Amino acid sequence: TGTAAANSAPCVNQDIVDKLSELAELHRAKPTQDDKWRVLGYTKAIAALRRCSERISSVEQAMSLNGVGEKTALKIMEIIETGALRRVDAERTEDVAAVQLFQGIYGVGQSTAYAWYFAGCRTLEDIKGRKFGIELSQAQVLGLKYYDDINTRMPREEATEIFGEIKSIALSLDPKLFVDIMGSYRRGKSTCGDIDVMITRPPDDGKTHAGIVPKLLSALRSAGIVTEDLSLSSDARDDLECTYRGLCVRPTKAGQDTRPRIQRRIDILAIPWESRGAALIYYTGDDIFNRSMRLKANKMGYSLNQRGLFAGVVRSTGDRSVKTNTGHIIASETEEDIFRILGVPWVEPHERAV
Ligand code: DCP
Ligand code: MG
Ligand code: MN
Repeated sequence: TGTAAANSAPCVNQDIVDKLSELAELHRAKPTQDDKWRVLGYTKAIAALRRCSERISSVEQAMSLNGVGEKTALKIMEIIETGALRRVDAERTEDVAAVQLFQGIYGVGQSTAYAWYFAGCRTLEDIKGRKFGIELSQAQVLGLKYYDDINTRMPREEATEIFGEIKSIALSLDPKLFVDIMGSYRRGKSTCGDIDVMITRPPDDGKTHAGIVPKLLSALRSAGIVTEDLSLSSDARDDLECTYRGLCVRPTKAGQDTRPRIQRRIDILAIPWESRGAALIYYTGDDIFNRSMRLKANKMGYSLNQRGLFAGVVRSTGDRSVKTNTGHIIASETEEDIFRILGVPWVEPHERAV
């Protein structure tokens, strides 16, 4: 979802915001915990600079901002006085470009990207040629094949068109399905990195949507919309909950449609009916908004995920991701319930981005 600075209006300290964002991006590409802390620190400073309506002109003034310590304040002064930041050049080490390039391959995270870099790879040709003994998963092979397509955002209109087709095919399989488009689209963005589809169904007639995703996928392949599969959770055939990732294209229209057909990423999430509120929040995002909601929940002794808001969750003191007690559910059916319990005033989807 990019940097804090990526898509808002310019401010009086825009030059500072831009340089610090550049530095944050370089640290983001690097592997150490130290780099991660720096990203967090600069992100905080950038947010404060954006909120600040006065032009910064002194170290003291800079340090009065939330998240700006002396070191960052000195960097801010350097930007003001010289228009540049030496630290940016110092951090632009050889690994960064290669690792960022490799992470553009679907299915490649930071650790794989670094492993390939340390093995000796520098270019996509190295990866394609399986140089230095590296191996690729099936998903990574597709990520490489459609590298440019996958890394191009689609106009909102294209997402509307593809989703419209998916929704009508889904409803033709079961008219009682709830099918909606989430992610950046629901937040009203003018471009989308992928199409995020959420599926559920009220079980009030004794039937459920279990197994619908594999059926929907066959129908979408037949319609020429879904083109490649990246992953499908293994329990998709009988579970109410499942996750699919793949590629799709705009349906071909009869007559002349000469627009290029770019392969687009598609994610499908099926969830039980009673989780829909929590899933709507999770899947609408953005990820930073979600993090702040989870933090809020944790401060109140709760735990929030895409299934619901839980109380009494006990985590292992060793590995915090391991739950020794899954707790009991407090709310999950509507977004409003969860906002209310967390004491967060209602935020419209298009405002859910920092
Ligand atoms: N999400 C999250 N944490 C993640 C990944 C996703 O909270 N690590 C949630 C928030 C996202 C939503 O899922 O908004 C959809 O994920 P996407 O990666 O599709 O992101 P967006 O749709 O927000 O942006 P894009 O337009 O780049 O797809
Ligand atoms: Mg998305
Ligand atoms: Mn997605």
